[in-house]
Amino acid sequence: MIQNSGYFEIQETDVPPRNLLVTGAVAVLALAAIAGCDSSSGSSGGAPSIAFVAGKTGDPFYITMKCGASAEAKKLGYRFSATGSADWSVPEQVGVVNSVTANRPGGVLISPVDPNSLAVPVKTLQQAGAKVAIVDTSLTDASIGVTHISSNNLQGGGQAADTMGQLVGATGEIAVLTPDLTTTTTNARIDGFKQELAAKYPGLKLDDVRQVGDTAQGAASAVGDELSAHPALAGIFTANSQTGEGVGTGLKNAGKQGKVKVVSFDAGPQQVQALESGAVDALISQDPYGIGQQAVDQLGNAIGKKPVTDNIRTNLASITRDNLHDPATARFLYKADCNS
Ligand code: T6T
Repeated sequence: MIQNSGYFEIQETDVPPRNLLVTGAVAVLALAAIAGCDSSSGSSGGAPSIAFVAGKTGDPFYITMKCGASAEAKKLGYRFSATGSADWSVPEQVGVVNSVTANRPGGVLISPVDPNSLAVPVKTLQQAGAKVAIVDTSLTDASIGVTHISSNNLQGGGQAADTMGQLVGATGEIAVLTPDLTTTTTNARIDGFKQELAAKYPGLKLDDVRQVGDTAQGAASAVGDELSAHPALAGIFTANSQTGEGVGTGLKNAGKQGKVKVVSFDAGPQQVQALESGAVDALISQDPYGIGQQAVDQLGNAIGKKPVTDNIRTNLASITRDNLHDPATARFLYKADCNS
């Protein structure tokens, strides 16, 4: 089922929302019907349209990316719509992509939730005439998409390991919590984390990489399991927002808050609160607003037949309680909505 959280979906566009709810089968029929049409202007003519397909609608990372994309689309004169599924789910995202395809947008920025299963729907979207920006996560087939924009997640994982080294010291047991082992971004962070530990911190021993699901609850209970298996645990690296939101609760329940050091990827509002309260010690944050802006810029170039940059890596920031309130940090704190 396609779920568009009202919280997330924005209708700055004049594309009727019911068009977003057509089934995959209807999408295929619609594709056949539009063969030969100029899709750069979107189904209802007028200003070209750009659509955003998030990995997960309620996630502050994607909300912030939507805000950047929306602001840039407005600046450049594109109609804009944002959609996605409430869960990180292949079948739900495939349905969403098929629906977007039926709307014939001029450009689409999408974070594929799986590197392989989304290849066919996204190719179909391209064949329907849309220019596609692959943002954040990636597809195995890098020929799909006119531009690919993300953080350098491998490097970010290395930054997390360096921060962990500073917090824990030369020796100690470490665990990683990750939503799954199929998401390209979190996998790259874990690879970067492991590589940096191996290269620079021989005394930090990685006990486990636990798949905990993309929820705070999953992360909180995994912390308990990890501490039962490894009572001497000194540090935890959480690979994304949701895992970072749950880790503090898990440590509190085990009476270990403040004793086990925590480095979390991302900087959603709840993670920032956790940093402020001491439940988490450092955040490695991305620039989702900038990813959204740059993706719309590149899509605009592609639609306007101007040169497009194939690969763009956006900045990361290491945030601690010391620099949390620095003006330079503000750009790296994620939003709960576009007005905050
Ligand atoms: O870390 C981000 C994103 O980069 C990743 O691909 C999935 O999780 C987040 O959305 C945060 O929850």
